Amino acid sequence: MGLKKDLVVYQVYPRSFKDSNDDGIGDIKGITSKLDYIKSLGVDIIWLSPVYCSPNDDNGYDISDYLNINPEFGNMKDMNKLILEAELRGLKIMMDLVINHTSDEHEWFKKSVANDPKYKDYYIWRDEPNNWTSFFGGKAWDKIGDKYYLHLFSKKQPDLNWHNPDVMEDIKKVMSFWLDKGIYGFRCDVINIIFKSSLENGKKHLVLTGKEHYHQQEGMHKILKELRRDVLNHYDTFTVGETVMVTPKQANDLIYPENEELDMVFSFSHMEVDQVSNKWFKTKFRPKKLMKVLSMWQKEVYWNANYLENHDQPRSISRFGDDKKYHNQSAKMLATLLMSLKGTPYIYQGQEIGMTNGEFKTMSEFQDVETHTIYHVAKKLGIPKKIRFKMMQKTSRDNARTPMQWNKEGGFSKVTPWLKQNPNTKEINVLDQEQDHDSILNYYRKLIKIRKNNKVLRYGEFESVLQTKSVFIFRRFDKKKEAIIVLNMSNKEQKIKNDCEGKLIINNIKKNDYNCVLSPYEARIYIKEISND
Ligand code: TEU
Ligand code: CA
Repeated sequence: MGLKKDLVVYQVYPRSFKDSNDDGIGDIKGITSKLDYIKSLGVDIIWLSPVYCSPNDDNGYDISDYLNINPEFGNMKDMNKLILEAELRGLKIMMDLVINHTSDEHEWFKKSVANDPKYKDYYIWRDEPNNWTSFFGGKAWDKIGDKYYLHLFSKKQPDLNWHNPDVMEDIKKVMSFWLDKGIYGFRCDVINIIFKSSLENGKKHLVLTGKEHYHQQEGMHKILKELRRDVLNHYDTFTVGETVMVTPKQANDLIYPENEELDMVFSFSHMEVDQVSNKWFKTKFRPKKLMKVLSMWQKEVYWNANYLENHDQPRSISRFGDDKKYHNQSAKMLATLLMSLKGTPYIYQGQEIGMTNGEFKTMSEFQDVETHTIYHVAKKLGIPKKIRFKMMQKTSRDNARTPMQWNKEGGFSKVTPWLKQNPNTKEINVLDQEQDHDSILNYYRKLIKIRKNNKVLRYGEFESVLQTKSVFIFRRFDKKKEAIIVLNMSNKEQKIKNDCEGKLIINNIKKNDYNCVLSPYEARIYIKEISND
């Protein structure tokens, strides 16, 4: 991967980033207008969540035309301009590649429904459904006419049939189309479930009955190798797979360079540390669990794609930090963690200013299809209304999708946005943080710079030094240097043995004496030369 290991990625969720024409929906011109801001963070790549044509059942993850831009977001001219303007600033654009399913409004699906000879097998049709259940809850099959089609997500997201070589050829064309335009790689949506080995009934699970028939199948490896060989290898590009339920071993199978499949993958183990059985049942967050899981992935996986947030997850500060009393400190502590792990860091829009979970007071304020579907399933299970609503407040994906907080008034749009703005934009916003030396925003900038200037933080080996209930110390090292990262992940003062010599290069709390007492959510990075005698 060479230089690609040096990259820092910034994820933009176009619908919520910046609205340029005041219709309440973020758009491509809005993103272009903020390129200087993105550049100022020090990042290298922008990962754009889908901007393709879509009826927006799942906000663009239901694509109705891969080769055109959603009119709500602009047009192809706007997109070309974005790619060019980014290029001029030394930024690259990476796109979301959603190829497990399309929208039911895609031409391919319409023709498939009409039994068109070329398209009838583009999707997965059966006379009788099996017992599989969908990621969004409920049955994974719906009926059109007298036939059922498979959809592992919403019923408006029919799964493509990857046994059909024509599907493969069409997707290759889509990929080349965008790579020819100069985009730099893809984030491959739920890539490790695209190949269905059989359509037998699955073992019964609370969620995802049927998964053993499509999760991480041999056929998926074959597809990835072919896409790499026939398309990706002909460009300067890179890929990150979104791989659900993946183990370290399975991750390595996908990313070892000699396998020629993907460059890195997003895993989910660390997103599961505050849940029981599935993401809708949250339990108290215990930092030690997070330390343990992260250390394991650091040790076992060849190269990680590190993230604490994205458009599917509640805000990290509301989960793993303290979004009220220690807002500033805990946001910076989490930033220190993310930026000093071994792997490629991904920052999600708003994370750099410590945006928190949204403030949703009724079900109608939620827009996300998953949130509403699951709420409905929970009702059927007999979970009382109050509890169901609380579950959604904590876990809804809309927590991450509230409009970007540019200034005290919001600054996202002049009209009411498509999803409720968090009222705490009065206190948490880009403009205020630009003007404050000690802001979370400026801390991110500093951290990114430090990472760029210290090879050991990019390439050094990882070793866990200490994991207590609240304190995480780890080191990164190469032959010449050693970085020691000290994190207090709790809201209480913690004592440590004073074994962190070296030069203190960044810390999130100003004090006179950096001794062995850590303030709540304190974070420090020390660097020292390793003597060779
Ligand atoms: O997400 C896949 C996924 O498994 C989850 O993160 C999902 O969002 C859900 O929370 C599972 O409970 C990807 C996209 O990131 C997501 O936005 C899409 O909705 C989904 O695929 C379908 O394309
Ligand atoms: Ca708009």
